[in-house]
Amino acid sequence: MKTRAAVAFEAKQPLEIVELDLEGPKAGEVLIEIMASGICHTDAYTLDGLDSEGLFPSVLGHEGAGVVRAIGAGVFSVMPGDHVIPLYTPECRQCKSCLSGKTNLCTAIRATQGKGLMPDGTTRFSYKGQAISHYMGCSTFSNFTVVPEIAVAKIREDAPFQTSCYIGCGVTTGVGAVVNTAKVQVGDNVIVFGLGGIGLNVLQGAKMAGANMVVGVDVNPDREEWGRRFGMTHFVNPKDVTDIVAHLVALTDGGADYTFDCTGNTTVMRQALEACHRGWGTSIVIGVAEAGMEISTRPFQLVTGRNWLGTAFGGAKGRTDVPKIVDWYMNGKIEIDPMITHVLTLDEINQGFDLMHAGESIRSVVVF
Ligand code: NAD
Ligand code: AHE
Ligand code: ZN
Repeated sequence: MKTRAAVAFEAKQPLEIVELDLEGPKAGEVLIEIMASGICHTDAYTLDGLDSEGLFPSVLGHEGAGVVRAIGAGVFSVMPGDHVIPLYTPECRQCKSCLSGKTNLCTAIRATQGKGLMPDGTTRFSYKGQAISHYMGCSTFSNFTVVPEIAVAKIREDAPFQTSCYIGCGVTTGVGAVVNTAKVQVGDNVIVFGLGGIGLNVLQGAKMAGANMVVGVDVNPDREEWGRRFGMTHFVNPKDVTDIVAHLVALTDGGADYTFDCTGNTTVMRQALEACHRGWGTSIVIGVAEAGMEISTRPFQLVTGRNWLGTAFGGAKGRTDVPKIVDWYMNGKIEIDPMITHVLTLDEINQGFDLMHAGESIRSVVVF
């Protein structure tokens, strides 16, 4: 079949809207009609050539929602007509990682996924006879995409696509980092660095968990109003203070119980670790740093009891947890609608990247 898609032909170049050839689902695979897809900073990082696994040409996008249109042989967990969210962190429920009960990082298809391939080592997308790589196992910047069954979460049919697509990455990552990874408790003090599409969801997760102080840190002053809307109690612009770590440690009476990096900046990751309370504070790296960057701190920071953790997809097990997060949204436990600041057509997708880089959007969503 044919599908309209936004293709990343080259790094640092705008996406091009073209008609691709798409092969139908093979055994264990699902064809999804994508109805809406958010644009996450990770898409921009890959398009900018900063991802060590980045491939071109490829169909980016990993924050989608849509409807199953066809299934391959042996697919039993979804059927045509089901509303679904594709998962860049699949859940096979059989691999060592899934069975460990200790992680959401299913390893069943990670090797081929990182090479832009389906599990059988081939692609379903092609253009003028040339293979086009998949991205994060999702490729949601296409009207139709094919994904493995283990990378599909079935969701309720009354959830709007335009907002629930955000649960495919940003919402689950931010809220999940608080409830699954940090396990923030009532009365904890929390600091969130970077109040964009992920950081605002960390804020609302911290509020939901009953945190005491919820401090937001961002270099963009417009983010203060956004943060307050989602539970932030204090705002600090690093440009307004001489020593951001000393300022935050004083503000939180010795440091935070939990800090979260939602910037991808390795200098900020160090600040987040060092703004943790001596003896027990834990810092969680969410941001994705560009290829080649490394984090550092004085080992003394760890010797004196600070903990450095990271999280992917908020520690969520996609097929199990995503439908529950959709319920949280539909029942009003978490908010999504105000964070969708821009709704674009596929032809307008490059504007979404421009808005993100200009700090003018929280989430842009492409509707098909
Ligand atoms: P975004 O562009 O919407 O938000 C980033 C925010 O960080 C902006 O508000 C920006 O002003 C702020 N910022 C930038 N530099 C800063 C600094 N030095 N100090 C303080 N604030 C600063 O991006 P997003 O979509 O929220 O993504 C955030 C990061 O999380 C990216 O690195 C993205 O790749 C990563 N991410 C990781 C996961 C995961 O599973 N670990 C999932 C989604 C996104
Ligand atoms: N490919 C990069 C790393 C990118 C990365 O860390 N991705 C996150 C999700 S970001 C979503 O917006 C992730 O899930 N990581 C775990 C994994 O298995 O990819 C690199 O550095 O090579
Ligand atoms: Zn993302």
